[in-house]
Amino acid sequence: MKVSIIIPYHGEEKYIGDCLASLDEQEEKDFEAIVVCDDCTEEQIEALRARESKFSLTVLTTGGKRGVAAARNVGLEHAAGDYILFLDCDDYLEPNALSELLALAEGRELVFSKRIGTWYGRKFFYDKKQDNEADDQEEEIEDEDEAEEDEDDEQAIEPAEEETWYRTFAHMLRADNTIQGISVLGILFDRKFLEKQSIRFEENLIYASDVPFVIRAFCAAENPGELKQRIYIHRRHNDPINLPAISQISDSKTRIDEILGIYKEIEPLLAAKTEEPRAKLAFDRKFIRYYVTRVSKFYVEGGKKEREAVYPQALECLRMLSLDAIAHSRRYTKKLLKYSFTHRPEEIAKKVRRHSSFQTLGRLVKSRAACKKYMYRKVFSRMKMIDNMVVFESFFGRNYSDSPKYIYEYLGKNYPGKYKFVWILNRRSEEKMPFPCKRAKRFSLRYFYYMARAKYHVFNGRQPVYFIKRKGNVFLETWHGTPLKKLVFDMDEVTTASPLYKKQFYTQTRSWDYLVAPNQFSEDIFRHAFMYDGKMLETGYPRNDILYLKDKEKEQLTLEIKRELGIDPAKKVILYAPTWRDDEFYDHAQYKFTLKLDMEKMQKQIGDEYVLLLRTHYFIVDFLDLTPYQGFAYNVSKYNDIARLYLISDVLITDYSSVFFDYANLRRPMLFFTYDLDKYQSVLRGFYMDVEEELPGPMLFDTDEVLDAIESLPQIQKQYEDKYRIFCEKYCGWEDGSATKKVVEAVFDK
Ligand code: C2G
Repeated sequence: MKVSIIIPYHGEEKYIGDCLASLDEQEEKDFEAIVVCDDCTEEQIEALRARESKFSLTVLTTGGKRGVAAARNVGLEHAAGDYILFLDCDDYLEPNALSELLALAEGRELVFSKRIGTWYGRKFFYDKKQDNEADDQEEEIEDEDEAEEDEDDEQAIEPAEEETWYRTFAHMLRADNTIQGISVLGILFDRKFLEKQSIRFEENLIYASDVPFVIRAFCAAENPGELKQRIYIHRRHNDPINLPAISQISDSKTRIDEILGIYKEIEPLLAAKTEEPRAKLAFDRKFIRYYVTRVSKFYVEGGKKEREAVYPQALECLRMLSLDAIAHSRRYTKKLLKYSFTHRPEEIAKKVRRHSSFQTLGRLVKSRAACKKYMYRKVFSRMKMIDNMVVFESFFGRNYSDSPKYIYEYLGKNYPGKYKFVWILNRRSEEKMPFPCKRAKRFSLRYFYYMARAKYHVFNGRQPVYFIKRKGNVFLETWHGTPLKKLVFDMDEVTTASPLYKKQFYTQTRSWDYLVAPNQFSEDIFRHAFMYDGKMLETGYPRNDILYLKDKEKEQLTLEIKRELGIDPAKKVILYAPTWRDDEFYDHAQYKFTLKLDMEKMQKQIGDEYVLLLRTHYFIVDFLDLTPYQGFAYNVSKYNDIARLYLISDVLITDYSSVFFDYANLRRPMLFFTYDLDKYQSVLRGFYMDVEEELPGPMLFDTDEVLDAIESLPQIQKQYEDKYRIFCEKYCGWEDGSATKKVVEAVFDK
């Protein structure tokens, strides 16, 4: 047996499938996998034993809850392979991982390879790779201070040109920014070598048992090798709230104690490596960074007792540092170290605080954004709250629309003079606001001022992560649609531009006081998808009240809106309102869109009878030029309020957008242009409903199908009559035109 792969398993069912599947696909077949269960349920253990694998799979247990170090040791005891590879159950390997590592293994005690960091599971990882977009970053820099310090490290841990012991060691140290990021993952070890050197994991270590293991192995190895290719895929968890990786748990006293203890244990090994003095220097540099970014910060943030408890050990470590390593440090680091030799933790904390105030000041001078945030936090948020001020925001300030618009108009009409209104609007909208209100651009100084001072916040999306909820604030979250696509905590993969989405979302929802639910279906989903346990307003959507106007009013308004848009009142209107695609973006909240409808063909075939309104999602930044189809196609993507477009449309074409739940209130025909259904459903999001079963209109896949459907709308309506009725009962049952009134009465002072 060439290799034993040891996989500790703590019941992370969501991930282990990918891990084992990557072993099924190894080019090298001569290996065994040993999964060591630690604190798993019987069912989880059984499920593993029952797995049909293309390799020898042994399932063991630690016999309790003993941690990852113990689990790996159990694996080591049972391993029969010539070599050992540790694999975490949330990670996976490239198919050539074992063969590439083995090709270099002869005559070496270990072969190191750098890891690939990703937020994704295998399917999405490889899909992206195919599109040349794999996020194959190395382990990420976690905070700004570390990034700055890292520049130091880069110079201090300078790997040599030729392949030497030190070069491999330096590459290993540099593979991760943090000291606790030193990892066994991605290293192939000679099993007999580990045994001879009695290298095992120290089971008393919770967070960083890899560190002494790897350093011991390196120190004992004479001829370590390095594989240039990266074959180990290290998955970061996109849900640090429910399923944090060890590296995502923030530093505590225990972790700091552990790292200090490890430094004391390891330093003598490196100091004894007199033939390679750069090794200690490099490791010391890593420790210094840990001291500056973590230990000294802990002095600031930790309690007095904890500080005092950490201090003696930290001082001992500092005394073991090489003077050369200190001399290589940046000015502030050097000063802080010097100061730490002779001062108590409170004094060190004071120095750190002073330094960070200077840094803040520096940032304020350099950046207007930082300056505004500072004013928000330190000045505006300390001013008196204005009890009758209401801030409204729709789609991140993109337009005057959606439920906030109707709540504002209702308040203005029914409580004249009682409230002061502020609208967050990025564009200088031509729209005349019906009631006096201040306007502020998102992230302008005025914005921060109003955000801090207003008592009420009415938003249909998320507020910035750094929003400060003040005592007495009322946050009304209206949200913006019945969910079809899986949301936040129900999404396995976060394929949007920001993989930190779940964590941020969690923080944001903690400040919501009220959440509007359009129907029971949404209410149930919001509870788990947002992890929201605040007050739910079971009212329907204020934005849909307009769809319940009396027929006469509707007719009048329709004529008015058509006139506003320059649409021939005799023409029937098709509204095409697709959603966005998570994986097609330029940057954060800057998405692309490709029009798949053949406009020319459509214009030729139905242009006499219809006009088509193209309405892209508010995330889409591509503005599609429809001038060649003048008189037939109109780009209404910048139009403020889609509800007004629903009103004038005779038929809706959409895809996976929640617009159809709203449009259904009009009981008019709907077509679903789902040209990328498979990808959207299975790779990008997944749906909450069985679309084949429930959609109240046909799914269509090309322009011809869409045109055929438009030409046979009466038949389609007949065909979908029952489905449409059932659909409306389920999703539109709470709507009757009075949602705004109900919401306002529940939230605002009478
Ligand atoms: N919208 C629009 N034009 C489009 C698509 C959407 O004006 N072409 C508006 C509609 O008001 C719609 C809302 O944006 O209800 C949300 O759009 P979705 O396409 O459903 O996508 P998303 O913003 O991801 O929201 O629970 C709902 C989900 O969060 C979906």
